[in-house]
Amino acid sequence: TDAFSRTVSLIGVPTDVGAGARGASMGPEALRVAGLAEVLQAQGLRVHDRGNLAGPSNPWQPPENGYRHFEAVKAWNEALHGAVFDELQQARLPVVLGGDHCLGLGSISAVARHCRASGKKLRVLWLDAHADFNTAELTPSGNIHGMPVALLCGLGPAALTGIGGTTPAVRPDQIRQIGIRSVDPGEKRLVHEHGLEVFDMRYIDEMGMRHTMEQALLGVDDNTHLHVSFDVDFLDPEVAPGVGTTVRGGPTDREAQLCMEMIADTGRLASLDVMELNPALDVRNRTAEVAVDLIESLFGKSTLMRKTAPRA
Ligand code: B3U
Ligand code: MN
Ligand code: MN
Repeated sequence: TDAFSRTVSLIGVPTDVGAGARGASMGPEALRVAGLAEVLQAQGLRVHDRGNLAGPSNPWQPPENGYRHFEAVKAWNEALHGAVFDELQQARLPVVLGGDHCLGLGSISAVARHCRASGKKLRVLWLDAHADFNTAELTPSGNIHGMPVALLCGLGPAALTGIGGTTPAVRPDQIRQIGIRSVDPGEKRLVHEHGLEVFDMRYIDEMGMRHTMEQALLGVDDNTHLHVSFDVDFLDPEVAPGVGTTVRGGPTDREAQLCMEMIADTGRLASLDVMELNPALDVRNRTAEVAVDLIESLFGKSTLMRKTAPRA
């Protein structure tokens, strides 16, 4: 039951309650319009589009006690947790169509719970310009899309950190962050304190994407559940303008393609988030199309037939 003989379930989560800009709520439809289901089918996968989850509308209020839209974020993540856990229990591969990245909490807490129940080893690849490791005390914005990794690691109130039933949902050593180039001062300290393994843009510039991915995938084996949390702002804004918080100096299209191909080569991809796509800021759905191209590579598209990678 590797990724390529399984059914993929698309789960749309049309909300931007965790973000500082409106529009990520339109992400799921933009990905569908860009042909996501068709591209996965072309890779030989069976695709079930589960439609969109429902939840509270965006109250568009200022932060309270360091969190913006706490209750709405909680409601969406609880709904997503349930949906992702269900799909995993049925041996399907959930693809979460965000939505802003606060949804990483509901998605990955479900993946972690599934791994505990099935005795799988969890590896999370967090592809992002940001570390998303803020807390209510440290956040410059109150936007919860800047906090999901910290919440998953147990930093925050039980109402959010306990969504999967176990706190913390994940340990820092199960996470690898790639593409990071914007971390707030207090957040930086916390990342070091908790020993997160971060392959930032300097690392990628110096060592190259191939070496970076070899390191990030080290230790992934037959018993590993590989989860990819793909924040589209991982990509350079020249490639992917349709996101709320662009940060220049990100991976090029070629680097991102190689990143996805090397993940595909492991054959262990078992769940995916596609987050922060903001069609209101996009140019003729270009960013959605770029994301779909990358997902095609992530699910094994290669120019020529190859059974094994040309790596050792
Ligand atoms: N670190 C900043 C900005 C940010 C984090 N994630 C996104 N933006 N998408 C914050 O507000 O926490
Ligand atoms: Mn993010
Ligand atoms: Mn980001």
